[in-house]
Amino acid sequence: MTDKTPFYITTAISYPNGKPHIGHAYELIATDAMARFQRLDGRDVFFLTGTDEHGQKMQQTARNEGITAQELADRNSAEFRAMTTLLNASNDDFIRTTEQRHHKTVQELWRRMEQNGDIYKDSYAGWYSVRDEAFYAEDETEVRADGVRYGPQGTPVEWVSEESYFFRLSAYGDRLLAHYEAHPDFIGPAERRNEIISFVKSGLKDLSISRTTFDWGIPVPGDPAHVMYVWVDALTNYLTATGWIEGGERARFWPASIHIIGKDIIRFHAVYWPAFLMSAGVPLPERVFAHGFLLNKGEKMSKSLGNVVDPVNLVNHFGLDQVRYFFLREVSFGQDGSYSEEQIGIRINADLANGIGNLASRSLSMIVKNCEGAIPSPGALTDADQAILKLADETIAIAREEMNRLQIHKALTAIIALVSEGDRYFAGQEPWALKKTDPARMATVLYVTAEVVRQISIMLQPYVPGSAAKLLDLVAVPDDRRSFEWLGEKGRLTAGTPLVAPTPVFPRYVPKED
Ligand code: ME8
Repeated sequence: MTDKTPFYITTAISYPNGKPHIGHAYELIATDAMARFQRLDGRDVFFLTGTDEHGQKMQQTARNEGITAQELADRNSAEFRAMTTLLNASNDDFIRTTEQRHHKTVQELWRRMEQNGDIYKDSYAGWYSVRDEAFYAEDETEVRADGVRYGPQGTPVEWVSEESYFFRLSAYGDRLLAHYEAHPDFIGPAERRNEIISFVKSGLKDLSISRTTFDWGIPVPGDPAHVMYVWVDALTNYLTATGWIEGGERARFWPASIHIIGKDIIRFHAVYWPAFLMSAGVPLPERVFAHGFLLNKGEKMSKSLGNVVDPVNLVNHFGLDQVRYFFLREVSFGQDGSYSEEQIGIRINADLANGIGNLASRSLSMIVKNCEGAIPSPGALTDADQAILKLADETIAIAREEMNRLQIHKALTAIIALVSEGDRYFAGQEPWALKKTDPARMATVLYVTAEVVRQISIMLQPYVPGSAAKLLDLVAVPDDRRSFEWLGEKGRLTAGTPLVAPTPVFPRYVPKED
């Protein structure tokens, strides 16, 4: 019954004008959990991430550092690539917009939009935020007490006036609105969908899509004095990586199933990108979903506040799967999330060390000691045994539904609820007391508990892949029986399978003294 159709998921591609921060890490972890979930559920998955290397911001940062934009991109793109390894991301490709394959696709997309009559030359005069790489209408900006004019994301804007190519965005308002209406899941969550609908309804202006005052970008076909606006270039990365235009081996992955991005860049993904694709005659992605922002102890991270947490430090301090788990479980996906060391410590101790870690180690070490080191044979099942097995067998359906709705935290909540029920079952059955009074019944309780641990571990793989693999090793589940099709009755533990004494998978976190 598994659905083997292609599933293509992407993160935003990050600006490598600095090193990755925890917001970048969060997006990658969440997208990875979704990619892994679909893979384990049998889908043919392609997961893409990468770096967005052109534009004025990159050129300015490089100039300030006294290096070339290419050098800056090479140095920091390597940091983003290293982060994929650090976080155990399962991306199938890592795209850089400075790659030749990308130049070809972007230029072809441009030509198609041009052939469709949607590109014309004029001159642009208006406000531009280099930090957002975005043009803003005057009424979206404000002059603050410091005398500086700021855009809607709180970044400074500057006046730009130059010859420019334009994209006829104004012609796409009705088609975009009709698309949102016909595809209610196209934009999520609901707040972002409403925000975009009212933005489009307020009337779209044509978009300036080339620049002449700097040269760090992809040249406009036939007019190399212009480089393309970095967002035309950047958004196209999603198409480039599939080779859809050339019809390569990965072409089956277009259109994308979902683009995962942060809420600050929803307009680019839900307005500009579909309009470009409509113009070029390319099918639209199925969904765009915006996660929230991570706040450090409730405050927006910024370099000036000095609270930009380096993901490397966080992982070294708490452990990788602990960090992955915390962000996926604690933050309602789609909303902003706050974090502090204290919160992380409490959450990982409650759910991981005292939760699944403890249930696995108590039950499995009893098996090793009291059942000749092998999975015992269960006897007749009581109502309590059947109830907990039924819950274990049914949890994947809840997790799947929540993951399809992008409610990652709720999928985890359902899995952790099974851990709590498993704990209650184990404590209520008191297998340690049965050891003397009824060893056969003890064997059944331990079998049932180990089976619940097996299913929990399979379901935890998308979120805490390294630790879930260790748990599955402890219950001796073979590598080829770890996908979701083995959940439930089909994959039940086999009596007589030898087990080794469990080692702790999730040690208790003890805060270091100052
Ligand atoms: O926007 N919390 O790149 P970027 C959560 N190059 N997410 C955050 C965050 C935070 N504090 N800060 C940033 C760009 N992000 C463009 C994208 S896509 C064709 C081009 C998210 O490096 C942000 O919302 O500024 C975005 O999704 C991603 O990190 C990269 O941000």
